[in-house]
Amino acid sequence: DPSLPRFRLADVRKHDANSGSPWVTSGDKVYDITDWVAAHPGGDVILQAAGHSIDPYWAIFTIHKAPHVLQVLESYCIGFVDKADLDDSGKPLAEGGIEDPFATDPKRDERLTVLTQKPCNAEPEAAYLAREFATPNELFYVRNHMWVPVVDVEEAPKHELTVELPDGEVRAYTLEELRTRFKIHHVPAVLQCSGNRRSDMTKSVGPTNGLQWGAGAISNAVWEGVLLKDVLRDAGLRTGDDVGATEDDPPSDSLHVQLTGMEAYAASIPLPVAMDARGDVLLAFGMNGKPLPRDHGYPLRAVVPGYVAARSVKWLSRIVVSDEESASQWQRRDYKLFGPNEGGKPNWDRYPAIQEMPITSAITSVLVGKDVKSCTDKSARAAAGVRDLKDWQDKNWVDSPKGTPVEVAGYAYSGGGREIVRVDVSVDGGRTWDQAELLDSPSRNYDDAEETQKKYVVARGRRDWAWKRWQYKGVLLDKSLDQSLQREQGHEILVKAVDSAYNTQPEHHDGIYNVRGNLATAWHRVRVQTND
Ligand code: MTE
Ligand code: MO
Repeated sequence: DPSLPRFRLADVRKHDANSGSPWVTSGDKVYDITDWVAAHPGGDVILQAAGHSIDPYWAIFTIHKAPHVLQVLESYCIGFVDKADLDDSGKPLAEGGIEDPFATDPKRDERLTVLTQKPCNAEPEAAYLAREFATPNELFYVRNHMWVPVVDVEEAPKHELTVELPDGEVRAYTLEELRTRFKIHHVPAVLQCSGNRRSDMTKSVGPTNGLQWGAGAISNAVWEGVLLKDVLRDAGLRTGDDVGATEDDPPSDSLHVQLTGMEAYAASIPLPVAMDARGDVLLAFGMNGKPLPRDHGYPLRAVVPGYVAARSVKWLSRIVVSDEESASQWQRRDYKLFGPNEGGKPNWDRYPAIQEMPITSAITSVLVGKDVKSCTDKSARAAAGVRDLKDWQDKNWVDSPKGTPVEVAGYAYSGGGREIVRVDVSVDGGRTWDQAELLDSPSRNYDDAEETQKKYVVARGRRDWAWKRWQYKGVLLDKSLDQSLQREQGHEILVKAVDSAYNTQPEHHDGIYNVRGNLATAWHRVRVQTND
């Protein structure tokens, strides 16, 4: 509507985040977003742009480049930028850019392979991945959609978590209150991105959209925090899994717990998951005996064991119990799985969000006797943590009478609390199989734990949320088999795992190929070649 008023940029500036009536510009239009802030799915993050052009932010929040978002914004249009403040091409005069929101991101460990810097997405090199039951904090994979929010150490105890119940009742807790008023639990649990091993799927089948993770978008830690269920109860939640909830109460299955982070990332889990007495869903402030590192959600994050890590919202600031899933892009438009044929424009509403994780396993290191020539596939070599071939060969391998010794190691994990019960390894491309030794078991982790770890026994539910590392010692160029055939075909090392529900992994990625490359869980394969 060209009859709308024109505003000088100096006046727009006055409507900043503190003004109580924030405005933004986009192109040459001026918008009064006061009413939008309350309704904005990303909360007050939008206020960062108040008084200025929103366009540079949208370059970061690419989710906004959707017609329905533009339509919403259009409804708040109040006028245009005054012609005196437009350049020859009709754009508002340059503002000198916005501050780089990533400038305050923390430094990362050099042993992380960085996929993208801004936002930071990084995985530990495979060789470091599963050396310990609990991944050291500085090696834990990082998956950020935006920048890392800044919370000062002095401010952290005052960090506020608001909890909104279905009846609209709101209760706020400071971090200090959570720590002191609720029972503290320690839960060992894996976090795994739905995109873990996506690059395997891409290499074996075809292009997939998304970060091309190796086998390192997974890590395991002992999380310290309070149970989400205890906090929801304290806030006054009386429906959900309560036996005897009145008929007017919605069935618990229809409620969701929406979790929102300070930088606007959001996701949700079904209420029954949050309330499950053995679900161990945590509001965590500690990781492996230390405060959460900034990259992993300082000062507070959700940890939803057994579920896709996308639900373990970091920098947690707001919880809403609602009859709707989170409206976020990450709940409704991203972490889903389509059929191998459903490319192009998939129908997002057709399938549920990924929640409980399926079973997977991976090889993280291969050591072979001195006769090894090379791993034929460079990326497989990287995936196997084999970086310095010379280093391998220099090791004093003793050829066993049976053939060339090989040592393989890795991890196996299943979602939903299903324990890994078996890991099968083949060092001859799947012709013969043998069982790997499982290095972690819940009883061993807890009974033989050091004094500081003993408390995990108390806290842990009856489900196994952690991974199991495994190890296998076998022979390549087995003298009891046809050696020329073995040499000709090289040696493909394979791993697959089995969980307590006897779920196992698909042999190939072809049948589970999906355009987003999610849940790439096929047998993991690494190829090595011998000299003689
Ligand atoms: N929470 C917030 N606030 N912002 C994010 O970008 N990424 C999610 C989840 N929680 C994310 C988040 C995704 S997709 C994953 S895989 C995990 O955090 C990664 O957790 P990590 O970086 O601690 O490994
Ligand atoms: Mo993720």
